[in-house]
Amino acid sequence: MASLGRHIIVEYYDCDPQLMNDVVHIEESMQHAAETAGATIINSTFHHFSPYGVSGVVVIQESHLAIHTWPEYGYASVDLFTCGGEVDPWVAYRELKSLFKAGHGSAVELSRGEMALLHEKEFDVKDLRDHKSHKDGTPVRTRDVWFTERDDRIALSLKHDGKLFSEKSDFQKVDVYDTRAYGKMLTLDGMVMTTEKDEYVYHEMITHVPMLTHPNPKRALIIGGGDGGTARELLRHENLDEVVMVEIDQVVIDACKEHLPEIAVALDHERLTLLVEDGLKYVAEAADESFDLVIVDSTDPVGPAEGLFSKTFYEGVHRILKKDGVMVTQSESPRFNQKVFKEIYQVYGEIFGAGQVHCYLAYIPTYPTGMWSFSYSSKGETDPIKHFNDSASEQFSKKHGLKYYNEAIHQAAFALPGFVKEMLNE
Ligand code: SPD
Repeated sequence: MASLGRHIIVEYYDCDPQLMNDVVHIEESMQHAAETAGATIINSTFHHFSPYGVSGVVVIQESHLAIHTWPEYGYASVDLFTCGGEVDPWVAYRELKSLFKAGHGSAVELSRGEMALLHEKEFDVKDLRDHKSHKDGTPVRTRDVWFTERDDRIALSLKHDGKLFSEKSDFQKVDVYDTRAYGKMLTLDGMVMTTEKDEYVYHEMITHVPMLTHPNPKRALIIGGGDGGTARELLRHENLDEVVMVEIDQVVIDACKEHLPEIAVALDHERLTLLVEDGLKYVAEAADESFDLVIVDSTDPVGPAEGLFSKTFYEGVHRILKKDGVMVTQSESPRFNQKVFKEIYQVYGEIFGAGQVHCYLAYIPTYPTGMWSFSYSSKGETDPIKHFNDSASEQFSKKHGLKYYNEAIHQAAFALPGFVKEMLNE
């Protein structure tokens, strides 16, 4: 060993300017580069400057990786410092070059701490070590940055203490974060799907509204819903003989069973038939008039869920519903996803008939804008207000100690603000 450490001073030019301003992408890239190079991450902290630019550092057991970006020049200045010989900083250099889509990069390597110039000193190790970290052993990986779900218009940030799970499945990036305000949180491709502290709003509203309206539901189908919250709520209804759930991604199921067990609690229930396959294909092949209720508990209309927002898919759902069957879908935020919102209600109207489709709302703080919508479409006569069983609803919500849904919310949820009505009537 000729020196203590290797320090590569890096310049990346002609990088993608958007990426150079994306603090989440930059942090994840730096962490990925560190891990790929064989380093052990201790901690990382990143800052997004106003109006633009990112600085951050990943502290690794073998030294650090640091970055400063100038998005307006598509430029990043990076330090890759490793010691110990096991970690190759050039691996990190190549990874980052590709992740930042850099046109070109240059780097110089310096040897840090030339052995020829170093002389060991006498000192008492015990006196210099912090007592607590010594006792605790391996350092815990903590992060003090924010998870941010963003598009080019708005962003929601949640502070977290690190990722408990992170895997790229065949379909999407599956992460579980330990957030400070909302407990454990599942994200798919960087979008919040569910959190321990507000999941009940979504899951109670997507299930109990149709279940306490339909006169006699026996067989229900969930498309998606891999976290298990929708299945858990449906299975509270003892009159349901069978719930079939079709989730495309086994990784989501496994991650939720391990890290979100209170949401995934019913995934092994005896009345649940859980199929890991493509919901589009399942609906296309299912028998006519075979379900009383179909719930589409999808992600947003990007990635693997895109097909679940297509007319062909909804026509299939209509076909497999019994004569008085009901379809309920999560229908995005009328405030945030206006285009998709209008389009899907247009399509539901064409398939089920305009008077058969109803929109209802719920307050979900961790989804973009907090205002979220659900659609209720009836193949037959069951109207969610006229045929809603007030006293059954009251009894049910009390018996199960529901935290959001109750008989008053059931009715109030269908009262729409003017701007939402306008969008639906356009
Ligand atoms: N933007 C978030 C939309 C998420 C809808 N699905 C959530 C799955 C919860 N079971």
